[in-house]
Amino acid sequence: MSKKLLTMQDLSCVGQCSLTVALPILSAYGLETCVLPTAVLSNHTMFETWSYLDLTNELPNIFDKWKKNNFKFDAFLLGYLGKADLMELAKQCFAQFSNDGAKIIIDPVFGDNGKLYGGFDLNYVAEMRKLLKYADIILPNVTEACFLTGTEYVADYDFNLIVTLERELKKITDAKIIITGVEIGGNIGEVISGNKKGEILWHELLPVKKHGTGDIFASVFTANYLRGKNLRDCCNAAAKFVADCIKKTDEAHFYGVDFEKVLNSK
Ligand code: PXL
Repeated sequence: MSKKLLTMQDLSCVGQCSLTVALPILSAYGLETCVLPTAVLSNHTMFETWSYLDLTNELPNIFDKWKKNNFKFDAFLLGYLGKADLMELAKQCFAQFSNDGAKIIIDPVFGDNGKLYGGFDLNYVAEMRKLLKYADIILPNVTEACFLTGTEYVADYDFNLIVTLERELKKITDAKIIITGVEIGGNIGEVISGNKKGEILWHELLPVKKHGTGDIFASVFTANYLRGKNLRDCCNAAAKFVADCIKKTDEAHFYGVDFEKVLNSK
């Protein structure tokens, strides 16, 4: 029987990110992918305007029926949740619906380039910090790691910042820590906690930045992890998938990447 995974994140109707990338990618990897949408947005928040239907109040109703139907999951992947109150519900979800040995992977998703995404505040960061204690693996980018640890973000950071972030994140959680999107000296890569000090898993840095690639990274990473791959192989597979998506994306496509082309070539 295939593994049953629950992914908890928003549903942005237009804009390839969060559930609209996680669901097809995780399913293509053979996982039974169940979804817990935390909000429905007309489109993601990198467009000029968007609508936002918060589903926080619906989650207890969903949980009630899941309990009655005796649903359990082998893994959880969390991404953009949207509201701080959802963190408590996520904890309830883990407590009620985990199979033995269920894995919890959390991509904290609340900022990039030194800034919080629109609609997030420091209270959200503080609640996320508490939620990370429940994780087996966390996937913050450099900005999120800075906010989570109260470390100042500087655009031209060097490896000393990454060492500090790793040390401070270890105080927050016992999870395996993977800092993503580390850009130093014209290269991009990830830092995996526990690896040799100073080691970065470098990948090709492409000249374009595209939206939603962090969510794609987290999905491919998770699918590989649940197949029993080691963290290094999971990062390499995820980074390659993202790079392939960017390369196959038309320059004029501004709001996401054509990940479908990469999935279809599998
Ligand atoms: O890709 C992260 C993400 C997910 N969901 C929504 C977003 C963003 C980033 O801006 O706006 C709604």
